[in-house]
Amino acid sequence: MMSRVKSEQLFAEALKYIPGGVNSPVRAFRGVGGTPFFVNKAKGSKVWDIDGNEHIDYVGTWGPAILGHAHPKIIKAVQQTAEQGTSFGIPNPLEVTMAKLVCDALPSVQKVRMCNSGTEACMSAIRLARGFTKRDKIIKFDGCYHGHADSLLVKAGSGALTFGHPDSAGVPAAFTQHTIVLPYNDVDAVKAAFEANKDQIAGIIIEPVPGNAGLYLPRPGYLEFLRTITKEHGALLIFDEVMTGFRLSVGGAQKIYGITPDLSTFGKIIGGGLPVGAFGGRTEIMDYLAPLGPVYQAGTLSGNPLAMAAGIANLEELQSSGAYCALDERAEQLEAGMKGAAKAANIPVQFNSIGSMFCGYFTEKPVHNLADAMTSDRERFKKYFHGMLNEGIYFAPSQFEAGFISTAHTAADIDKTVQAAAKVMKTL
Ligand code: KE4
Repeated sequence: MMSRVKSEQLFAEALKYIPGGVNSPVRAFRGVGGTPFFVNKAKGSKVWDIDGNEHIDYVGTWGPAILGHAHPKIIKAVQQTAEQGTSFGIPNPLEVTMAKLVCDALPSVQKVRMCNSGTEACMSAIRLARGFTKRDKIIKFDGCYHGHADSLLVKAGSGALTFGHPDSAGVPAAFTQHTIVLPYNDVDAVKAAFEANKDQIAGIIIEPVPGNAGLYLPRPGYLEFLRTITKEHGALLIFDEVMTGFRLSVGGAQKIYGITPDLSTFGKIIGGGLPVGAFGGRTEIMDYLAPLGPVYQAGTLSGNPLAMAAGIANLEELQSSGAYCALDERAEQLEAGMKGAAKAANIPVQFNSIGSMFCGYFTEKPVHNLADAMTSDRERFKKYFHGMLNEGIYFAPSQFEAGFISTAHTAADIDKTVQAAAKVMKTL
């Protein structure tokens, strides 16, 4: 059993000054119980806690660390840039370099605006869609998370067409009345929504591959259907690629599935681990943004030189190093190993994966949407999470999060992970 005395002591201290002891709720281990650990060092595929315990990390700071932690090229870029200043609030050349990298990688993005988080990117993309279409309603899908902007903190109802009801205190019903929440992968629900709200829907925002309820995939033809029906009704299709952008391919999920959305949002990887968000699309839409157009959006640190430098280093290395082939190899090794471990332990596990994203659900039922994901045995997941943690393997502290592999994960890391899973699954 690993000793985490220092983390426990520091968490008690943190609780005095930080709500829940954390600066983002998912870190609090509420999904798995126990006390979160503190990390003060990360390198490659590993993180070390303040008690000195080493872990193979499959969270990768929730996506940005696709090249592993503290990649030399990213560290060097940040160090050199910081020596010239950390923020200007004045246009800097790195913003143009980043914008060109994003626009060159994604044919659907003719112009892009940087901001400071995925939440900001999604919030701004929705405001832009509403300003451009002069309509108010937005469709989102249960299980999809687009950050914590008021109008998006809504939960789907049972499976029928559902007008949003706030999922958080502090969000007035009036702020979510224009949010329609539908089941993912359900074509009829989307058709019904457009019939019931003719000429009122500004757009659909969707994670093309939802990674915030674990991981499940669009059914064949589903994304194409969304593209068609939004065009038919004059609504915009917004791909939230904060997680999948530059993760699934240089062109994100939209390249993998061959879909051209009207707007896309980004974050995580494009900041190389520093605070970042971005949204982009066709010029005719993007030019509705201030200072050119009537849709206001702004940010003191948007395009911050350090975040740009780290993101540029991340993207340039990704595009030049054959990273995606290496990621696919490791992912195939992990999937085969984990499925083998579950089979040997006679434990029902649905292992969903695409590229370097994955999730194992403890259920007999194939997982294609949130309702399926909710059939997972949460108690079994908790035991599995802590069992693996004690073997030095860190997965996301919630059944409803995706796992990430980086180019720094070695075949030996995967072997160790699979052997640990074989051992732990036998105890579940
Ligand atoms: P941020 O505001 O956390 O940078 O991004 C919000 C967001 C938007 N869209 C998608 C598809 C996302 O996955 C996210 C954030 N992802 C979570 C992880 N599931 C961030 C982790 C956290 O909340 O601490």
